Amino acid sequence: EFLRIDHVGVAVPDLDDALRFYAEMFGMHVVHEETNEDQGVREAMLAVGDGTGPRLQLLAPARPDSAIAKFLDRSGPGLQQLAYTVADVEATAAALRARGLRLLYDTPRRGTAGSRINFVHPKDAGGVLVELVEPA
Ligand code: CMX
Repeated sequence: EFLRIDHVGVAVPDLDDALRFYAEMFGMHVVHEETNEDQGVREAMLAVGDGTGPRLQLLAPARPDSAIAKFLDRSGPGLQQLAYTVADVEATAAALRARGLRLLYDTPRRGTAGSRINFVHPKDAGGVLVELVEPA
């Protein structure tokens, strides 16, 4: 059901500082930027190399009560999530629930660029917050 790695998400305290760092140090550039009010994040997708592979997602808090703000408070900046592209987020979530994993949402929510998303709780996935992404 997992088609490919969609992106790897890194929590950062300040999006503009992080974008400057990734451009100057790694030559990586933004292909998409938005504020997702539902998730309380300011986020950017960066292409790697020729841009055909998985992306790097930078996630900064847009609100102090957001998941990213809480993550930064507890763990500091760093890897926050691993996201897989799926064809059907509801079907994949149902299959994973049937295997005993906890999904964070009963129904998919809005992710980057109008995608539909859900997450496997990190405690049920070996300490990794796994995101399921059905692209728009
Ligand atoms: N990766 C790995 N472990 C994590 C984690 C993460 N990102 N976030 C929390 N944890 C761990 C904590 O360290 C803690 O472990 P201990 O109990 O051993 O200390 C445990 O999970 C806490 O679990 P919890 O109390 O159930 O949950 P939290 O309040 O810490 O929230 C989570 C964690 C995953 C439920 C919350 O971050 C969430 O809802 N995430 C989904 C939404 C999200 O991440 N949005 C931002 C990205 C938006 C996007 O991708 O578009």
